[in-house]
Amino acid sequence: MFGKLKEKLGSFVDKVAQTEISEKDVNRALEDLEWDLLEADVSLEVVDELRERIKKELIGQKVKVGTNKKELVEKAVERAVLDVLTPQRRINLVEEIRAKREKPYVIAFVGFNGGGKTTTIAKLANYLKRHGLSVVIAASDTFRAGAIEQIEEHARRVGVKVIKHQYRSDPAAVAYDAIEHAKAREIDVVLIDTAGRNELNRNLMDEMRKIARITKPDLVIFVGDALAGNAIIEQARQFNEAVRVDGVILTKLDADARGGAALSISHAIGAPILFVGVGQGYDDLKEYDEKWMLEKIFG
Ligand SMILES: Nc1nc2c(ncn2[C@@H]2O[C@H](COP(=O)(O)OP(=O)(O)O)[C@@H](O)[C@H]2O)c(=O)[nH]1
Ligand SMILES: [Mg+2]
Repeated sequence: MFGKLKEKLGSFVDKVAQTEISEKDVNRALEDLEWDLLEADVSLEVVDELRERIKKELIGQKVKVGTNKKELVEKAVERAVLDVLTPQRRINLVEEIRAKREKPYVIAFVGFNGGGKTTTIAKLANYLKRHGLSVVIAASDTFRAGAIEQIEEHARRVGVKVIKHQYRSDPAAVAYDAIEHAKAREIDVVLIDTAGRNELNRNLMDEMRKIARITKPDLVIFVGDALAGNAIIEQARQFNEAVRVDGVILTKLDADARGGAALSISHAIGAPILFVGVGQGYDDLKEYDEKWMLEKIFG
């Protein structure tokens, strides 16, 4: 008898001590966080999706009286953001290159001008060399003035050979020659630098398609400037439609960028972020880590 009463009383106390999370609670807590995310350059599209996710998860949930609801929502946002930042598929580049039977492993770099393709290629060449792999670079940006000299200078500094033709020559032909060169000398990796701007009578996406058709790259990497904010999503989508982007490298995360672009890009195209650029030196290339990125976003 007494036991039953205690049980009843216990469940009564539990009920009293509980409260439901309401839409108002969530909205109030999300207001500040949404500003934080937008300020960190997360796109509106992603913020909207995060909000819906959080609402679905939390509204109606019963919590103990006295629970800090704001904190609860913040934790949920952090979990949701980390979830989006966590790649569905991870690529261990060095392992993939080593596993390929027939050399070379071909990587094409795409992205708009100034995003950091050429610099990133030099950094990656340096990284791959440090992992015991041999590298040759194709100077397939035959378009922008000074592009060939720029990549040559970087390559000289990191100790890698460049295959080049003249300016205005066919970028796909340069890449093809670099692959032939690598085959003949058993070089492990070919890194293809490409141009990044549309001009009259010249379609950048057609050019990328041709390079992809001729070289059949093992990997297409989109290089994007984290400072470009939302614009980067549209860029990545365009290249992804033209040539199927397999991986992303985000640059300039040492600068003001707070990393929101990483969140947006992970959301916009399925491809994982492989590395991030954190400076102008050859060692300023970090393997991607979602926890590091989360820190960056929430500052
Ligand atoms: N601070 C910083 N600058 C970078 C980074 N990556 C590239 N840059 C700079 O961005 C500018 C454009 O880079 P570049 O490689 O020429 O871009 P591309 O036009 O895509 O080939 C150069 O001044 C680079 O030094 C980075 O991770 N951090
Ligand atoms: Mg370039």
